[in-house]
Amino acid sequence: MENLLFFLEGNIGIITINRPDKLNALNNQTLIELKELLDEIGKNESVYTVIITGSGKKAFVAGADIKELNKLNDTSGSEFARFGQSVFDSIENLGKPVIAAVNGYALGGGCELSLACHIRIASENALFGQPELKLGIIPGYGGTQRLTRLINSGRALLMILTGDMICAQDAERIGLVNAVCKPEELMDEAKKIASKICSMGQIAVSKTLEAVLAAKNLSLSRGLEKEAELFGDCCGTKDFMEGTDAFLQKRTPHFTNE
Ligand code: CO8
Repeated sequence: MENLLFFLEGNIGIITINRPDKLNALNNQTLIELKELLDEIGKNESVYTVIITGSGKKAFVAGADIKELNKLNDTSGSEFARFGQSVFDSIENLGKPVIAAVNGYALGGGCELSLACHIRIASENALFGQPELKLGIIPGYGGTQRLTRLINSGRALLMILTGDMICAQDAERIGLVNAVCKPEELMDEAKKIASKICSMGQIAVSKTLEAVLAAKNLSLSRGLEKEAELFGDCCGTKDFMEGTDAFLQKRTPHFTNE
């Protein structure tokens, strides 16, 4: 891969967007590579949880590549937006938790990349923003939809309509990120969360993601129906027997993901 790094640490897959001289801006090549890598990760049974971060100390991702955006017209603009959205959808629908470790600028498509992840941890120097209007466009990689659902429409509109950046602490205050830590502790913090998730039965982990995703797309009654169905699926697993037996026998469970 030209613009991505991938390492497997135990069961944690670590993806690094690697264009530091361009503040990790997402050009088309990077999105194509990300799509292919996610497809592989989805099929790889040894990857339980994924962390996405940016190369260098300055940026997570400073947005879509403006040099490429500059060449778009109304038709190709929609096509580009749809392709980027499909890549980000495959993060949200990976079936494995994805944690964004945001280590600097998360602007435009970079903020949207973090929004497609299930959990966001930010370093103290992270800055979030949707500056697209300053370029005469609107967010096109899911920002108008995911940001609105995450932090409410008033807050999302304030960010999008002013293009102002917000610091990590403010992002945490409004629920845009889950936690803030020192830059040098960011990856350890993300790995700590990933390790805890890896210690669970992975069937229950993926059923949790499915149930919580349903909350975004279904009415409450249909969502509850979905939850009951997925709960039942878990009760048919060996992990369920192991988890409940281990509790009753006062020992640590050893899940086999069956
Ligand atoms: N695209 C391309 N190159 C970039 C980008 C970017 N988004 N951001 C930074 N770079 C490049 C710079 O051009 C520069 O390259 P070079 O050294 O060759 O001139 C290098 O990275 C370093 O950047 P700066 O010198 O500008 O660094 P500063 O520390 O001075 O500034 C900033 C850092 C404030 C982050 C500044 O770089 C900046 O404002 N970047 C652009 C941020 C932005 O507007 N992002 C949103 C882009 S639009 C978007 O994401 C839309 C997504 C949806 C698209 C859907 C349809 C395709």
